[in-house]
Amino acid sequence: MAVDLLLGLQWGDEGKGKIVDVLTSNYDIIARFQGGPNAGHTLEFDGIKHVLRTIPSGIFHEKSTNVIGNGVVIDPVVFIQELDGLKQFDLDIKSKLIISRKAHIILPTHRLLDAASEASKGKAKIGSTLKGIGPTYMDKTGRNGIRIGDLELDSWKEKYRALANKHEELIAFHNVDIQYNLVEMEEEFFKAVELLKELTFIDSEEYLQKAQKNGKTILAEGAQGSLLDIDFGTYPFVTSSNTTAAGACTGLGVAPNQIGEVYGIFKAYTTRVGSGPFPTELFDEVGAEMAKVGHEFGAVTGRARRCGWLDLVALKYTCQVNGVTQLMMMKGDVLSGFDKLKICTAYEYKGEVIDHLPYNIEPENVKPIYSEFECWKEDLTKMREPSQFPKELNDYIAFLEKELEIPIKVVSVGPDRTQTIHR
Ligand code: 2SA
Ligand code: MG
Repeated sequence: MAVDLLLGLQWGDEGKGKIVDVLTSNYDIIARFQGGPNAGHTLEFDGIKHVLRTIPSGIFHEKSTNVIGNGVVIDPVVFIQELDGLKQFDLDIKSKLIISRKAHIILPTHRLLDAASEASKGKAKIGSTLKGIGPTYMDKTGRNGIRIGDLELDSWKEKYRALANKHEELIAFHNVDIQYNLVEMEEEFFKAVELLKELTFIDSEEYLQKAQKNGKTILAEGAQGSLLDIDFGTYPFVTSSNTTAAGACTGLGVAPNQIGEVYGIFKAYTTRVGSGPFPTELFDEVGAEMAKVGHEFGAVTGRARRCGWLDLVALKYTCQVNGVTQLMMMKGDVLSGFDKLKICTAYEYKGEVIDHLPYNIEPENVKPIYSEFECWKEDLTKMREPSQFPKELNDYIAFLEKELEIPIKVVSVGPDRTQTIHR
């Protein structure tokens, strides 16, 4: 059986948590392949709203096994808090959740380093979630990291001490005012590690290969968005992992020819949290309306998200990089009743009109060129069938399908599982 992928095509917060939750009933295994607690996947069902951070969104489905792959970075402290939050649901976590021995661990000093690095950048800061993601991946590629499998060895604490000492020197080197009590942080960390060790650690690549051979269906769940990819995103304002399709291969040990469907999720408009260029950003009351109606605040940090029109140039790019086979459009309901809608179909770049994403999309280089559309007036949130869609929504969808040459198979009209319309 092939491994299907579910990826965000913009700057994150496209609604992956919701869709993966809708799709999970079709899959035996849900696997996370990159990122860490910088993700916040919001699920809503039966009047309950729950945010997941590192744990895959299949955790609420009865039959699915949830895998945290080697490409993920895990903060034991956040992870245990996340498990505590799940206690109310009475899930059999031990049998439903398994963790790759090759996944790297976020140390307390990684979090501190993240803060020190951001503080030292001043205005040029990335707008990191400060969860220690960047420094942990730096230690991974620098070949200094501590992995989940190391926790099974007695010697890991020595390795920990050496690395934490080095981090403290680096924090001092940044020469910024960061207050911390490492003794307290470590106490919390070591306690969390002991609890984490009660869970099941495996060689997840082998597990997934066997599962595939045995006909199990697997869905790989991406976090963040393609425009935050370390290679293909708006560098340096990106996260530190490959959020695109290739990241699922390296983050799970799945071969490229084993990838099946690639589900690409996008919002009917665009949002971004943190710093970095955003060509279609709106600074007027239209943008403010999107933020208000769409409740555009980060699930992890609570930060207000920047809002703007749909950027088709960027969306085409991420569809190509990911090899998207099916699209899912989220939050069309938010736009109901807007005066007019706009889609950016090209950029004016150095005096020329271009329809691809250039190396540099800083506002001084790129001016969006828009096509205008009539907006639907109806409340979409009560709709359950495509036959109920207003003409203007159908026109918007048809335009995107024609431009992207990929079918939009799902239209979401609200946060609940039931507000998911298949076309
Ligand atoms: P980091 O924390 O060092 O990886 O941050 C680097 C940049 O990446 C942005 N970033 C995100 N932007 C949107 N959503 C993110 N995560 C959640 C998701 C969303 C949430 O998966 O949907 O919880 O609201 C996410 N994670 C990182 C960040 O803003 C920096 O610009
Ligand atoms: Mg989110």
